[in-house]
Amino acid sequence: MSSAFEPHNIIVTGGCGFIGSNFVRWVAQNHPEVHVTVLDKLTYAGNPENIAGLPESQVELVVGDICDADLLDRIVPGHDAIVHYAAESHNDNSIRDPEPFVQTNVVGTYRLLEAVRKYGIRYHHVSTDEVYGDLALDEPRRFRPDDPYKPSSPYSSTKASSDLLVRAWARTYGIHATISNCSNNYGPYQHVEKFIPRQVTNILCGIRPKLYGTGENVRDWIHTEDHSRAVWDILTKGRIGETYLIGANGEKSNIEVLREILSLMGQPEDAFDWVRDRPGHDRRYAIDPTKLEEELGWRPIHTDFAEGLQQTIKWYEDHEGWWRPAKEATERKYAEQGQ
Ligand code: NAD
Ligand code: TDX
Repeated sequence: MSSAFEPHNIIVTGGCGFIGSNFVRWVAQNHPEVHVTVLDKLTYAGNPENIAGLPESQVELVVGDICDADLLDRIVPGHDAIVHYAAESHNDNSIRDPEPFVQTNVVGTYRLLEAVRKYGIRYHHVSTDEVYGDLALDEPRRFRPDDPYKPSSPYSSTKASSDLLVRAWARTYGIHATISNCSNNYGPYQHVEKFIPRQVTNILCGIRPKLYGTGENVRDWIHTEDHSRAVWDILTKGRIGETYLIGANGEKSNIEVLREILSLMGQPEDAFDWVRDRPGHDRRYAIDPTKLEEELGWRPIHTDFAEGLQQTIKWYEDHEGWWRPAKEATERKYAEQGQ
């Protein structure tokens, strides 16, 4: 079934986090006719500053938990879609303490699906390529939408669980849902616990960057703005019940990315520390975005990784007041686990 959907009043869960806030700012700029209600619990990863300055008539923040069914009953009616970004999102945290991952990623998604079923609105589910497990470094294959699910970490297994709930609710109850699985995002407003912001802010603080294991693990990088454009295309033009993979042909090993950061920031290429590997560390992710490109005509705009990285570094240089409050506690946690 094909849908040409024109949203007017959407809920964006997790809209104060990294990718959610980039999406909210993108919608505010490109679709001023659409009202956005951000539903965010403001965990350690959520920051209202990420959506500060947007017109109050267009973007409203409701602070609350997606697991709260009563709250959903109060705010969902009157909206025509939910775009679901809220999650516990960091693999290393999930290894230390999986419980909030099960609660937010699995139970939270279940609550949203029940609200969608009750109020009959459109639902888009934002997920990750990590649900497909990992690939060998030398394998020509890339992930495709119908690949089997093989998640490795507590984080990715809770995301996989949430995707399966969406598929079941679409098939059994006929909710109008789509799913997207995206590769690793980079860009402004990403928490300093994640790879690129951690290394950039380490260098800005005079701390040596930290590389896990052998540094050979490959991630498929996409600029967060390209992710936002893809989610909008799927929400408005995607086929109901379908899964779309979002990726920008951005495969790079971690050591390559780190050397690029060191070089752009004027550091010697060996000015980093090797640290303990992540348990269960996925070797390689790689997305085949053909379905998204051929069906919906989406193409990435940020195709020059070095340029995107340079702009991201500049953003962290210019926004020390944004990241500084989280830096010390984040590094303390990493130090405790030898990373
Ligand atoms: P993030 O950790 O930066 O932000 C998560 C946001 O969700 C925060 O604002 C947090 O306060 C909010 N939140 C957490 N629990 C909540 C709850 N119970 N109720 C309401 N709000 C809650 O995450 P991110 O990196 O922006 O990721 C956003 C989404 O995109 C996630 O679903 C993630 O799985 C997915 N994703 C991320 C990447 C990536 O590279 N970061 C790639 C693919 C998919
Ligand atoms: O200090 C570090 N050193 C290091 O070598 C950190 C923080 C990470 N790494 C490695 C681990 C990964 O191979 O860098 C790679 C990227 O790490 P993360 O930024 O933690 O991302 P990843 O685990 O790949 O997951 C990300 O992409 C998929 C997001 O955090 C997820 O939310 C998303 O689903």
